[in-house]
Amino acid sequence: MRLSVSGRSAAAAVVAVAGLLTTSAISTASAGTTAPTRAAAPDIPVANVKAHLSQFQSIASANGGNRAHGTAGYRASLDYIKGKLDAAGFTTSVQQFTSSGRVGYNLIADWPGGDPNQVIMAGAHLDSVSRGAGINDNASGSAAVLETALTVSRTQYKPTKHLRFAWWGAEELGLVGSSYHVRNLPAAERSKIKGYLNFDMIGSPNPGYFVYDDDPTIERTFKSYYAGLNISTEPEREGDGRSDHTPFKNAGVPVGGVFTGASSTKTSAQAQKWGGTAGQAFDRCYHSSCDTTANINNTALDRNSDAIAYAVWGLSQ
Ligand code: DTR
Ligand code: CA
Ligand code: ZN
Ligand code: ZN
Repeated sequence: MRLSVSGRSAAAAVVAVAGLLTTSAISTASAGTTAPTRAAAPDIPVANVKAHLSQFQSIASANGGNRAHGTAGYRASLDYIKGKLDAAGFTTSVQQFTSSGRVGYNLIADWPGGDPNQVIMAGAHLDSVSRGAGINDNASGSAAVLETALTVSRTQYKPTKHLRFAWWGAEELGLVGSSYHVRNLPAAERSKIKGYLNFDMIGSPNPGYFVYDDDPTIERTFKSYYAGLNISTEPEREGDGRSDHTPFKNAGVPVGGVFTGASSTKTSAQAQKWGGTAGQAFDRCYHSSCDTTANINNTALDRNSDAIAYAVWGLSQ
């Protein structure tokens, strides 16, 4: 869903005020100072995100039906993203690691410019389970992060902070790629990361709207975005320790993100406020072969793609 112009600028104003009032490591404006006018986040075209999902579906179909760690489908997924980002002016690097006897890869993409001592990262795991294409889990997060990065390039966004985007390998084997990345970051580099935003399952077919409750400033940013849409959210707790924000959090990096639900069942109270079907899983194709492009709620994907842009713009100025 697009924010109406007034909704989006009102939401941007909320972020500006939040930026003034918060005193966390992320915010540079101190109370009482006049923060410069912040650029409002652009709308992320959900049609573009869906086009990336179709590509990932085609890749899985052409490679044995999945995009799992160590397979041609995974490497083709990474090459697809890397090609788009190289063409868009990002500085990309492929980080190789081995897990369960197979070679895995992380893709890191830096947007040139910004303060190198203040890095805002957004990431998603790119691998699927071997049982299926992994479109909601987690081509949804991968595609939305990709389209946000491409929008940074398309708009030639020049943030104060440095932007870095990441797609992780072997998350399904136990957060292997993201853990390898954090473990191999020198402490000085790790301390430059002022926020890591994680997006893992953001288009569930029977969606809920959950916000990670780890770092208060990042949590407040996502909640103000949803407040602008008049959508109430719930804290995301079920995923604690279960996705790629965990190695960053354990290393002391402020983390956050949004999530639309996995195999848990939507309650009637949740269906009342969010719509959808009570008594049914948020994603009944979780880790199943039916996790295809048909397993996506477009409204949730659109809202959360725009939430990513809202947070990236809001936290990087
Ligand atoms: N997407 C899941 C990991 C995950 C993230 N949040 C939750 C909440 C409940 C269950 C699982 C998860 C995966 O990659 O398997
Ligand atoms: Ca949108
Ligand atoms: Zn999974
Ligand atoms: Zn996942």
